[in-house]
Amino acid sequence: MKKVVVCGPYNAGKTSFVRNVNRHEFLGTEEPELDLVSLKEIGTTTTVGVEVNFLKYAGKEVMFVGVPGQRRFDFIWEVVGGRFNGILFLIPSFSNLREAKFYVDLFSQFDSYKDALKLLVVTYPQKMDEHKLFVFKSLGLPVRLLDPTDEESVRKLAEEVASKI
Ligand SMILES: Nc1nc2c(ncn2[C@@H]2O[C@H](COP(=O)(O)OP(=O)(O)OP(=O)(O)O)[C@@H](O)[C@H]2O)c(=O)[nH]1
Ligand SMILES: [Mg+2]
Repeated sequence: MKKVVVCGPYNAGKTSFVRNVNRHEFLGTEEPELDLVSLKEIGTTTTVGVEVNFLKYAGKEVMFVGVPGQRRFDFIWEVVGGRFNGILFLIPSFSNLREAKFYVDLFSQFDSYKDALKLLVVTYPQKMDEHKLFVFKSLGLPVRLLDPTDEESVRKLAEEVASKI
C-alpha cells in the first residue's frame, strides 16, 4: 500500500480533496467549529484528526492521508509524516509564500521526502494570477491549479499521483 500525505493550511481544501478521491470510502474527522468567545457553533467544520481515503488504480492501492490544518494539531503531522510515497501541499491561491514554505520545510525533514512524489496544489484557482504563480514556483515544486470541491479534477489528479508512485 502506497501512502500520500495531503497537508496544508487551515481551509485549504484538504478534506474536500481527500473526500473526492473516492466518495465511497472516505473516513473523515470533521467537527463543527465554535466561536471561541460565545462557544456557539458557527456553521462550518474543521478537521480534528487524520482522514483517509483509498484508491485502487494502475494495479496499485493508494492511501491518501489528510492531516488537520490548524497548528494546534501539529503533533499529528509528526505521526503521519513517518513514511510516505507522495505528498501534496494544498495551498490556497490567496495564501503567501511563507505559509507554503512552512509546510514544505516541515515535511522535507522526513526521510521519505527525498524520493516522494511532490506537488504544490494551489486551490481556489479562480483567484490565481500570473504573479502568484511565479511566486509559488520559486519553491521548486511542480505546481497544479485545482478546485478540491470538483470531484472529477480531484479524481484525475489522484489517478495521476497513483500512476507515478
Ligand atoms: N470555491 C472554492 N471553495 C473551496 C476551494 N477549496 C476549498 N473550498 C471550500 O473551503 C471550505 C473548507 O474546505 P475544507 O476541505 O474543509 O478545508 P480543509 O483544508 O480540510 O480545512 P481544515 O481541516 O479546517 O484545515 C469548504 O467550504 C470548501 O468547499 C476552492 O478551490 N474553491
Ligand atoms: Mg479538513
